[in-house]
Amino acid sequence: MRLLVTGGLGFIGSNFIRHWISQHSKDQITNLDKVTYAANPDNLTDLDSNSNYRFIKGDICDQSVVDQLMSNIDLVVNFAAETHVDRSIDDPLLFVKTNVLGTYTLLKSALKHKIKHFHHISTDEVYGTIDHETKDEFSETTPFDPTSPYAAYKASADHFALSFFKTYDLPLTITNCSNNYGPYQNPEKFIPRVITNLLTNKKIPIYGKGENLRDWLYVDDHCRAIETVIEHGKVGETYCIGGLKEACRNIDIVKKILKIMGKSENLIKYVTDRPAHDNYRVSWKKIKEDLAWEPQESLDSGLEKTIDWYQKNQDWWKKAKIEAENFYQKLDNYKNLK
Ligand code: NAD
Ligand code: TDX
Repeated sequence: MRLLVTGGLGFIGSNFIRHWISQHSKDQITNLDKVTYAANPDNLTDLDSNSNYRFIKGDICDQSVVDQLMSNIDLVVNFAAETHVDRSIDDPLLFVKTNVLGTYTLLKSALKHKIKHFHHISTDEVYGTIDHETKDEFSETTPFDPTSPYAAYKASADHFALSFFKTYDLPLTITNCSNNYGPYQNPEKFIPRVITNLLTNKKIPIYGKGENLRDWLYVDDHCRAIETVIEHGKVGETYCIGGLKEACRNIDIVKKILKIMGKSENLIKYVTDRPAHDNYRVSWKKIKEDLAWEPQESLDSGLEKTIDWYQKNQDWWKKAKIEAENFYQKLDNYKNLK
């Protein structure tokens, strides 16, 4: 099989490509990535000598590049996106282009080239926020009610994708996953930010009271879930993916990390909350019951592996860490002006 994977130099995309090649060594993968600040070209250097893997630097919004690569492809897996909620609050327009127009460009080209399967990667954030006090969960039937600009553009892309199935019969599946963590995640995101702050003797900024809920999934489990949906999912269907039986408060994640790293809770610093800060809890009953997928990694073991990886791979994150903290500094200055 010949795959076009977009955004494969980012966090989940690079883990997915490595996973897919390990399970389907004869398949050919083309990785189309624009190499934004979020990408790290070192993520897949271990595949440099693999003749079944090739990297193309390019933009999913560029119709001619996309059309050129789409010929002779069987399966498209679309990871490419602007992914950071705080950046979407700072600069929403950037997100419209990649997350909406880029997805549309891929869908249009996939249709033109009669692609056998298009798998679109999305997020549980499209569903908005659950009530903190109740036991409500997002599921495939929850109406979209996005809160941040990031989530709004992901929701828009999901609608476009489904419309291409409904209107033009493009064979398509979608997965809406909860928060991922694990190796190769940009240190702008919460868990790697906490770990790398502790490794560089900085305090841990917690938004608001640290009570917001997230459902965390180890990235390898997400990659297996995507593979399962691609291989056994029903065309036209959406599958929610999550990792925990009980959603977890941010403060509880921080305390777990502090404990594993042997650091003091005095390092916690409560900072101004994110606007429209939401809560997620996702049901992964459908993918479990219909496709027999469930997470293999526990939160404790996944966090231990992740901390170990960031401890051992400081050269990988040092540059991205400076970039991320510069962004947060700019965001703080902006907040102080308001
Ligand atoms: P990431 O930010 O680590 O990587 C995104 C990648 O996309 C980067 O390599 C970047 O260079 C590339 N990219 C951005 N714009 C592009 C463009 N116009 N053309 C080509 N490439 C472009 O993201 P991630 O965390 O790996 O997320 C991947 C996908 O999974 C996204 O669609 C995201 O919405 C979704 N998702 C992420 C999570 C999570 O917790 N990280 C959870 C659920 C869903
Ligand atoms: O410094 C921080 N302090 C803090 O308290 C940061 C960076 C985050 N937080 C909080 C905000 C969230 O409640 O931690 C939680 C997780 O934050 P992020 O890592 O920014 O992730 P989130 O906003 O939940 O979005 C993520 O999950 C869904 C990904 O970035 C999205 O791409 C994905 O779709």
